Amino acid sequence: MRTQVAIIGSGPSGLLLGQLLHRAGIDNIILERRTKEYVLSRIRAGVLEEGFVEMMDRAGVGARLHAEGLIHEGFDICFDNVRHRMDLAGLTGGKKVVVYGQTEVTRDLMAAREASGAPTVYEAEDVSLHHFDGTSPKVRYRHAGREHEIECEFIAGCDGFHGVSRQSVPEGAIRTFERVYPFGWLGLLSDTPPVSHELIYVNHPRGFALCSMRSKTRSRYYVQVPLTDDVQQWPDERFWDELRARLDPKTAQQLVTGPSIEKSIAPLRSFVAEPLRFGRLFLAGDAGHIVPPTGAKGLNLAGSDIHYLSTGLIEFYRTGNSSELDAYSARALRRIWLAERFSWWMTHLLHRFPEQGAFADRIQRAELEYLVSSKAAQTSLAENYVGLPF
Ligand code: FAS
Ligand code: PHB
Repeated sequence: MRTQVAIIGSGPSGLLLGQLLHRAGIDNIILERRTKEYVLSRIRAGVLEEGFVEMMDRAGVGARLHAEGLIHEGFDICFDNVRHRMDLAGLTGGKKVVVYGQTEVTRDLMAAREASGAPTVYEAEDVSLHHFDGTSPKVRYRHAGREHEIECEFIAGCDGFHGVSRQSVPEGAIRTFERVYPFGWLGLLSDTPPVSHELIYVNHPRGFALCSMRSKTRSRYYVQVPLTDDVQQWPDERFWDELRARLDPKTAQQLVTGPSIEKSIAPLRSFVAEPLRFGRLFLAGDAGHIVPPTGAKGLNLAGSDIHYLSTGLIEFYRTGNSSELDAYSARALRRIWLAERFSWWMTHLLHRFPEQGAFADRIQRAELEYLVSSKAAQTSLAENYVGLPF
């Protein structure tokens, strides 16, 4: 089989790229290791920057997002049992974020791809990438027991942190930067009304907590847990008790609890691979970088990567000019590192680091007190949280 662009991975990055390329008349195929149902079962991000929303509109899949997404103009930071509102819209000249789950983003993109008739191969096994250092790369995979080979002109590695694409790059050609955090996030999804109409990020001596949501009737909560914890150790009641213990008393009293419909522990890491291009292979989304979810940047960074990559590929196929494509890696990495910085900063602001020591405790408190007393500090937080320009 021949195509112009082979996309590895049917997460938000791969699906968004596939949709933008298809709308520009560029042939592409998506190869996904898992089933469609499995991809949709993963509960991940919840907050979209305006830039990501514009990408969904550009891809022609923004209708449900605009109809069902919740527009948020601020969020609270709580410490010492006091909630302090960060006025995102007021501090950024009116910018906002939209609460709309990654699952729904993926569902909308999958539906559009099916309607377009562009090919996706689910349960593609043993995907391997070849000759991307030349001008005729190939991708091989097995499906339903049969071996397949795709001849293409470009490969987009959109297969996440554990994917095959980054692993296919010769060791000497890539440099990685990583920080693994000594804790994880235990997340719970429940069909209960959110405890507040906006998000609440909590710094508490017992650990970080986050009150988020997916709709006015579906809540998403997180508590920081040691990396050694297993989700089996956290029956629902223990989760609700721990969350209440970290909230201020008034909010704890307002918390509506119910049975979990999903519960999982996610590790936290900061990770960047440089560069993001290797001949005809491009890395985008989690295949190229990971941020701790504290700053709600992971999914949004995938959006800006795909903005830069799709623009470069469309320009190349329309005019033969490769300058946008040649600029992809440097342009994407600049925005990635700014988001890595913000996510690292917000993670240090809000989490309890084991053995962080008394000095670090005092610095964290000073950081919090400076933030809630300085409009300049809040403006810096706000412009990063709503998303820096593409
Ligand atoms: P994805 O990982 O979503 O998709 C990659 C796809 O490639 C997957 O479907 C995978 O099955 C497939 N794949 C992998 N290897 C393959 C192979 N060899 N062959 C074919 N296909 C292959 N971000 C936030 O902003 N907020 C959050 O709260 C948040 N929580 C998260 C929780 C978890 C547990 C994780 C892992 C991530 C979280 N993220 C969060 C980040 C997340 O939303 C990512 O940024 C987002 O999924 C990035 O999308 P993709 O780049 O498409 O990668
Ligand atoms: C979520 O709703 O899953 C969510 C929201 C904000 C974050 C991280 C996760 O910073």
